Amino acid sequence: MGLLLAKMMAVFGDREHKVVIIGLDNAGKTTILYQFLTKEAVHTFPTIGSNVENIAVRNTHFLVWDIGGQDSLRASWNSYFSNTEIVILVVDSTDRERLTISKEELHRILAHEDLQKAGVLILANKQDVKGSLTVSEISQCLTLDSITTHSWHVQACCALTGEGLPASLDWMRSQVVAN
Ligand code: G3D
Repeated sequence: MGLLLAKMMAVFGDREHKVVIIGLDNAGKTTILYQFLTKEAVHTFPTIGSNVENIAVRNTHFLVWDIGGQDSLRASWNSYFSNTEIVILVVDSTDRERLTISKEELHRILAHEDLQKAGVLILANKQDVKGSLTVSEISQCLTLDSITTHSWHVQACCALTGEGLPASLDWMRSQVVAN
């Protein structure tokens, strides 16, 4: 029976895994969500509240929430965290001035009790823009090496072309399959 169940899960996929995308406004969260879904860049509008989509990677299903990142909405991020398996922090690699705010938000959410077992994916977006910060500069600014409590991964990407996003989905899949 156990073997049959395992075979059925391999064919049909298992339950949905909850993913939450956070990051400051204009970082590219909504563009990434729809690039995950359609493999195309879509025209976006500021997210008031949230967008949610089901994204399948082979037979693994993610329910992905994109939450508004404006200052006034960040306090509500916490209310989305229960049962979250992966948090994606999107960083605008051209926005040097607000990187310290992203760092503070990252380390704040890492302390949240609902996220103690969550994997953390940091997407260094807008790599197509000349002069954008590199992954290594962003890693340093966010002090990623100090994170020992969570499994994390940083990935350079461009949401307009989709570059870097398949590798991100592969990492997400490996995380939930491992757990
Ligand atoms: P948000 O959901 O984090 O607020 P959006 O961000 O997805 O709405 O994107 C904000 C703006 O950044 C959009 O431009 C979008 O096209 C642009 N953008 C997103 N990702 C990239 C990227 O990788 N490279 C570049 N160059 N731009 C990107 P507009 O002009 O519509 O405001």
